[in-house]
Amino acid sequence: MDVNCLSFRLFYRFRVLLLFIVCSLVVGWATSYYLWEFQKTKIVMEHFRKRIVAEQEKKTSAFMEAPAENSDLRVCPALSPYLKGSRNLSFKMSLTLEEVEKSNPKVLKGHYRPSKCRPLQRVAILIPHRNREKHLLYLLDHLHPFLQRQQLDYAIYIIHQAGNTKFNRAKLLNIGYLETLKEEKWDCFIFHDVDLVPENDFNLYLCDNEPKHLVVGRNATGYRLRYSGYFGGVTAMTRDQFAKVNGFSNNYWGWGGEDDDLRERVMLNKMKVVRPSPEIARYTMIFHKRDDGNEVNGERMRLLRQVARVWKTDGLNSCSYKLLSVQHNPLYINITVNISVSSQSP
Ligand code: UDH
Ligand code: MN
Repeated sequence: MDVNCLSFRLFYRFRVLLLFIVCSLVVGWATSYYLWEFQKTKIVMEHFRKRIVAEQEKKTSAFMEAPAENSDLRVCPALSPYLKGSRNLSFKMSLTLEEVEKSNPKVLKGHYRPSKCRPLQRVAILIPHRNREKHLLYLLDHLHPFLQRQQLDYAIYIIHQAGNTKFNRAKLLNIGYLETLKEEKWDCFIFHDVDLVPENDFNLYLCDNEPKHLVVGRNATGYRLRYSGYFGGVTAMTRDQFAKVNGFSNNYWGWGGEDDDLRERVMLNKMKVVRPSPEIARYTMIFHKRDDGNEVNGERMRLLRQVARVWKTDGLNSCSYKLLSVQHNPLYINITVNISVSSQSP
């Protein structure tokens, strides 16, 4: 073997060794990076969980005297162990009500209550509705398992506006509050649009010490708050908070303004709006066009200017309507009302 050949082989071995070292370094670096990221996510999640638990424990203390029955059961933990976090939602075209009923066997006549622990709040979900059956089906499909994972004592109520006169979301929600309290002494009310589906079950459907707005972001608006002060879509208020502001105004016919009016009432009563963090208060809005009978309300700016003057006399204490029926379906309670101007008080 000549010297050239020997030095070539040594050089070749050196190159292989170098390649091996470089590869090991890359693999080592990638593995440690992955492990570090994984660890970081775990730490963030744990931090997040602890923060929510601490906040929740503080808030629920306000409801310590809630449900006396089932008192042999232990109070449910501040954060349910069944939560799964953020999820990508899908909506199956062929979904039927029977399928949704089958996958929620523990929901009876729209109600659910955990069997292993005692929640501190009773929550009524109120959904204003007309002519949105498919959206309702999708919402029920997602909301029932979502609320059960949160270990809530809850019921879903649909407040259905009969006839084709202008839609009045706010008045339907006032009626929902008044009618559902005849059934049970709910502690907390969630006013919920039919087309907004929550993506993250850390977004707790419970009331706080202040009125709570749950929709920080929607897919349709790049998951940003629609505008500063936005208080629509999904909101949570205790029985007392809602009574204190005399509920919604009954005078917003058609689209817009009623949610801003409610925020004004909250402010006038020295309360403030709170929101969960933007990472969790995320919703998918099922796409839709503007409905017939819910055209933009041209009166809304004028009405908004008079809130301070009229809130005490326009609201829960002046809400007149005709109750047409109350049906207890397996997955929801349907309250149908006539709210046309000529309708009578209950
Ligand atoms: N609602 C009904 N039926 C109606 C009108 C409204 O059930 O005919 C209820 C329903 O719960 C709905 C809520 O009232 O989620 C609010 O009404 P909306 O969904 O029409 O309001 P949003 O602000 O849309 O989402 C406004 C019109 C969107 C036009 C989009 C064009 N790109
Ligand atoms: Mn909508």
